[in-house]
Amino acid sequence: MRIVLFIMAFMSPLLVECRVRRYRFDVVMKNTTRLCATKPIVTVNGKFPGPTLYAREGDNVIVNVTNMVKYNLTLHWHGVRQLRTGWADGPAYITQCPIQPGQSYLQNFTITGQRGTLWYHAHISWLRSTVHGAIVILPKHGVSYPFPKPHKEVVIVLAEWWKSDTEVIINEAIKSGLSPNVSDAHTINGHPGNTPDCNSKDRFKLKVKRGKTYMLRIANCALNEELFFKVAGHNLTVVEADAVYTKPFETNTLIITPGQTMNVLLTTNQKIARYLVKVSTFMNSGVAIDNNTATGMIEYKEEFGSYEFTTRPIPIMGTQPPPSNATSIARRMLDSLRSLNSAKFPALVPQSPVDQDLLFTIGLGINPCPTCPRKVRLVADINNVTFMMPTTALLQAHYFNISKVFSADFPRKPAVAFNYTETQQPSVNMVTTSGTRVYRLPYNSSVQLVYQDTGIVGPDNHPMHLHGYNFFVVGSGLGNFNPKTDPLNFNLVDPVERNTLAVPTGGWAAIRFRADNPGVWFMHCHLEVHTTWGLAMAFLVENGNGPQQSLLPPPKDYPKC
Ligand SMILES: *[C@@H]1O[C@H](CO)[C@@H](O)[C@H](O)[C@H]1NC(C)=O
Ligand SMILES: *[C@@H]1O[C@H](CO)[C@@H](O)[C@H](O)[C@H]1NC(C)=O
Ligand SMILES: *[C@@H]1O[C@H](CO)[C@@H](O)[C@H](O)[C@H]1NC(C)=O
Ligand SMILES: *[C@@H]1O[C@H](CO)[C@@H](O)[C@H](O)[C@H]1NC(C)=O
Ligand SMILES: *[C@@H]1O[C@H](CO)[C@@H](O)[C@H](O)[C@H]1NC(C)=O
Ligand SMILES: *[C@@H]1O[C@H](CO)[C@@H](O)[C@H](O)[C@H]1NC(C)=O
Ligand SMILES: *[C@@H]1O[C@H](CO)[C@@H](O)[C@H](O)[C@H]1NC(C)=O
Ligand SMILES: *[C@@H]1O[C@H](CO)[C@@H](O)[C@H](O)[C@H]1NC(C)=O
Ligand SMILES: *[C@@H]1O[C@H](CO)[C@@H](O)[C@H](O)[C@H]1NC(C)=O
Ligand SMILES: *[C@@H]1O[C@H](CO)[C@@H](O)[C@H](O)[C@H]1NC(C)=O
Ligand SMILES: *[C@@H]1O[C@H](CO)[C@@H](O)[C@H](O)[C@H]1NC(C)=O
Ligand SMILES: *[C@@H]1O[C@H](CO)[C@@H](O)[C@H](O)[C@H]1NC(C)=O
Ligand SMILES: [Cu+2]
Repeated sequence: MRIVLFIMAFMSPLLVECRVRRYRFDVVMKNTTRLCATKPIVTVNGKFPGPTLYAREGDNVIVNVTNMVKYNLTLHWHGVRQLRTGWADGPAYITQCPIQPGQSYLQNFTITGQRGTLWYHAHISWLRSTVHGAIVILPKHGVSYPFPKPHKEVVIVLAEWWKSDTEVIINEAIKSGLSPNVSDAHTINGHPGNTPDCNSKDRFKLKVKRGKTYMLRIANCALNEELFFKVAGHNLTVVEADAVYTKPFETNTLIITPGQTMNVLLTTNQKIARYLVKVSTFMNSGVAIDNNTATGMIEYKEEFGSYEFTTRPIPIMGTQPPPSNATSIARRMLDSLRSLNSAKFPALVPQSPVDQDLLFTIGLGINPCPTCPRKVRLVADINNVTFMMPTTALLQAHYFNISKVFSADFPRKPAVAFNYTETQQPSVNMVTTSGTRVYRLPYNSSVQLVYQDTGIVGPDNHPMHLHGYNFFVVGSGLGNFNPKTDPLNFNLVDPVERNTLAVPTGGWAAIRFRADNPGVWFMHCHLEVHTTWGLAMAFLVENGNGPQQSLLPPPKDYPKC
C-alpha cells in the first residue's frame, strides 16, 4: 500500500503536497504555420498557445521569465490575486518596468483562496496576441470539486490570429489614428480550422468516450473580440467563471469576453458522431469584426469491452454560430451566472452602505493629432481621462516615493453629468483630457463602482478587468444608471464573482469589492485596442496596520526603469 502510494506520488507530481512549483518561461521567436502561411511569432518556450501552468491552491509559484526576443516584455498572471505581491503582477509601467531583451525576472507569487482556470499573457503593447496560455489551479490535495469529478479535463484556449505581425498592425493604427485591422481568423488551441482563405486540416480535435463527463477549461485569450462558443448537439453546464465556482447553469451557447475564463461540463450522451465546435464573434456596436468562425471537432469513439474502434465513416453534426449581434443570447448567459455561495464557498459581498461610491464613464473620444493623416485620432477614456502610460512603473514610484510619475486625483465621478448613452451628443464635445491619475483607496475599504458606457463616438462593448482583485457583479442594465432606483434591484446575496465583466453596450454595470490587497492595481478594458487608446486607470490601495496588511518589499531582480 505504502509502495503504491509512493509510486503514484512519484509519477504524478500534482499528487504531492508540494508547496513550491518552479517554471522556466523562455520567451522566444518561433516560426509557425497557420492559415497556410509561415511567420515568426513571439512565444513562451516555442509554443502557441503557451504551456499550461499547473498549480494547486496554496502553492508558491516561481516562474523564471527570460526575454530572448527583440521586444521589451512583461508577463501577467491574469486573475491571480497576488496578495501583497504586486511586484509579480506584470502590467508594463504599472507594476514593473519591462524585462528588456536578454534579461530575466523571477516572478514569485502564492495562490491563495483560488482554484479553477485562469491564464497568463504578455502585458505590453500587443504581444499578448501570441504570448499567452492557461493556468490550471487544482483544489488543495484531497479536496474535491463541488460537482461530480469529471472523467477528463481539457484546456481550451481561444485566440485571434493575424497574418501580419501584430506589432506592425498596432503601430500602423497608432500612426493613422484609426482602428487597427481586424484579425484574419480565430483559433482553438492554435487551430483555426477551415477559413475562406485557407482550406486547412489544421483543426482542433478532441476524442471522447460516450457516457462520460468532460470538463472544458476555456480561456478567451483573444485581443479584441468577445466570443461565442458552441458544440453541436450538446448543452454545456457552467460550473466556474474566472476561477470561482458558480451555481451550475446549463446553456447551449457560451459567451466569453477577452480576459474571462470558464469551466464547463460536457456530457457525451449523444449518438456516436463527430460534433463541430464553433467559435465566433459577439459584437453589437457595429464596429468592424473578424467574421471568420473557428471550427473544431469533438469525436465520439465506440467502445466494446477493452477493445476500442471507430466506425467509419461516422457522421458530422454541424451547428450554426449565433449572429454576431445576438445580444439577447449573450446577456441571457451573463445575467444568469450566480456565485455558488455555499457554506464552504460563501459570497462575501460588501453590504450597504459602502465606503467608496464611484461612477466611472467608459467610452471613446476624438483628440487632435497633428501627425495623423486626418489630424485627429481615436482615443478612449474613463471619466474623460485618457490614460497616459508613464515611463516609470507606478508601483515603483509609489513604494520608493518617486514624485511626478502620477497624481492621486482620479475623479470619483464625471465632472459634468450628461445623458451618457445619448449617441447624438448635443452637450459634450468628443475631446478628452490626458493624464496618469490614480484613485486612492484606504486599506480594507468597501467599494462600489458603477461602469457607465457612453455614446460618445458610439456605444461599444467593454470587458472591464481589475488586477489584484475579484469583484461581485451586483447589477447591470441598459441606458443611464439611476443611482436612486437601480441599487434597489442589486443582488447582494449570490452575485457572480469574477475579475473581468462585460459592461452592456449602451448600458451600465455595478461591481463591489473590498480593498484588501495593498499595492497599485491596473483597471482597464480587456479589448487591447481600447487599452492602447487609453481606457485604463489604476487604483492605489494603501497599506493597513502591520506587516500582514502591507505590500512586501520588491524582489532583488525587480526590473526598474
Ligand atoms: C524562420 O524561417 C525563416 C525563413 O525560413 C528563417 O530565416 C528564420 O531563421 C526562422 N526563424 C526561426 C526563429 O526559426
Ligand atoms: C533564470 O533563467 C536564466 C536563463 O536560463 C538564468 O540565466 C538565470 O540565472 C535564472 N534566474 C534565476 C534566479 O535562477
Ligand atoms: C518568494 O517570496 C517569498 C516571500 O514572499 C520568499 O520567502 C521566498 O524566498 C521567495 N522565493 C524565491 C525563490 O525568491
Ligand atoms: C491593414 O489593412 C489594410 C487594408 O486592407 C492593408 O492595406 C494593410 O496592409 C494592413 N496592415 C497590415 C499590417 O497588415
Ligand atoms: C439543452 O437544454 C435545452 C433547454 O434547457 C433543452 O431544451 C435541450 O433539450 C437540451 N439539449 C440537450 C442536447 O441536452
Ligand atoms: C462582417 O460581417 C458584417 C455583417 O455581415 C459586415 O458588415 C462586415 O463588413 C464584415 N466584416 C469584415 C471584416 O468582413
Ligand atoms: C442583426 O443584424 C442583422 C443583419 O445585419 C439584422 O437584420 C438584425 O436586425 C440584427 N439583430 C439585432 C438584434 O440587432
Ligand atoms: C516613503 O515615504 C513614506 C512616508 O513618508 C515612508 O514611510 C517610507 O519609508 C518611504 N519609502 C521609501 C522607500 O523611502
Ligand atoms: C438620453 O438619450 C436617449 C437616447 O437618445 C433618449 O432616449 C433619452 O430620452 C435621453 N434621456 C434624457 C433624460 O434626456
Ligand atoms: C472632457 O475634457 C475636455 C477637455 O477639458 C472638455 O472639452 C470636454 O468637454 C470634457 N468632456 C466631458 C464629457 O466632460
Ligand atoms: C475588513 O473589513 C471587514 C468588514 O468590516 C472586517 O470583517 C475585516 O476584519 C477587516 N479586515 C481587516 C484585515 O481589517
Ligand atoms: C524598453 O524599456 C526600457 C525601460 O523602460 C526603455 O528605456 C526602452 O526604450 C524600451 N525599448 C523599447 C524598444 O521600447
Ligand atoms: Cu489582464
